[in-house]
Amino acid sequence: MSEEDEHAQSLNERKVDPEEVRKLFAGECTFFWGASRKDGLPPPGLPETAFAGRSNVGKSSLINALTGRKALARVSQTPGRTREINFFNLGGRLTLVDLPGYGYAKASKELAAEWQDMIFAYLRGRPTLKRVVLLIDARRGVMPVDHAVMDLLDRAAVSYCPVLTKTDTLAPYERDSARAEVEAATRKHVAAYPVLFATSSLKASGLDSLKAHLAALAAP
Ligand SMILES: Nc1nc2c(ncn2[C@@H]2O[C@H](COP(=O)(O)OP(=O)(O)OP(=O)(O)O)[C@@H](O)[C@H]2O)c(=O)[nH]1
Ligand SMILES: [Mg+2]
Repeated sequence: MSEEDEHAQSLNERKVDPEEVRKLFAGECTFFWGASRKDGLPPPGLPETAFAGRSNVGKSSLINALTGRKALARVSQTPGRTREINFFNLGGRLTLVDLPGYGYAKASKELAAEWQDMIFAYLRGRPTLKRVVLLIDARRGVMPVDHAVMDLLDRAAVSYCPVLTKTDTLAPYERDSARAEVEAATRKHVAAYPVLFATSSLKASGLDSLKAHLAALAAP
């Protein structure tokens, strides 16, 4: 295990045996609910982790990569594709929530406002929401709209962990500066988890430590 993975592990609430982590993510994962309105959410049940981030950042791809599926969550050819909040049951122990992207400039202003409203209502008022996985595109870094979402999560006291996506698109030296930038940006936020996960869904890299982090939140 790398030093970084060890650091991530040491911060977990509960140490999960690597074999249990592997089994959880290799097992059943099924779509069970899609909500397109804020009053259309499923009743709170299992612990939840929600994947949030700008349009096209790679939320659906990361859910597919973590669960080893090709098309569990629909991946967009055009940004702004995921319009519903989609709920997936992972092995009867954890709910994975695929959120619509925010900050997509070409969506009409009104539609964007409606999405934000729905996502914010979900993030603020969900008792079973244990952690938000906040995705940041390694090529773009933290954008103003990401700071706005982090501010909201801070205020709502919803803890979140930053995750860099698409690290395969950067050269190794660029990855280091992308990391440093995101670490500096999230350090100012009180609800941010002090570990940054760097991932590529395309190359399936950086997934194991994120899986271990999420498995620690699952119901026994
Ligand atoms: N190079 C590379 N491309 C990726 C990676 N992950 C996702 N993509 C691409 O990025 C685009 C958007 O991916 P999605 O997973 O649909 O992103 P999303 O955040 O769910 O998008 P919305 O639902 O529209 O908000 C697709 O063309 C993916 O193939 C990655 O790790 N590396
Ligand atoms: Mg999506």
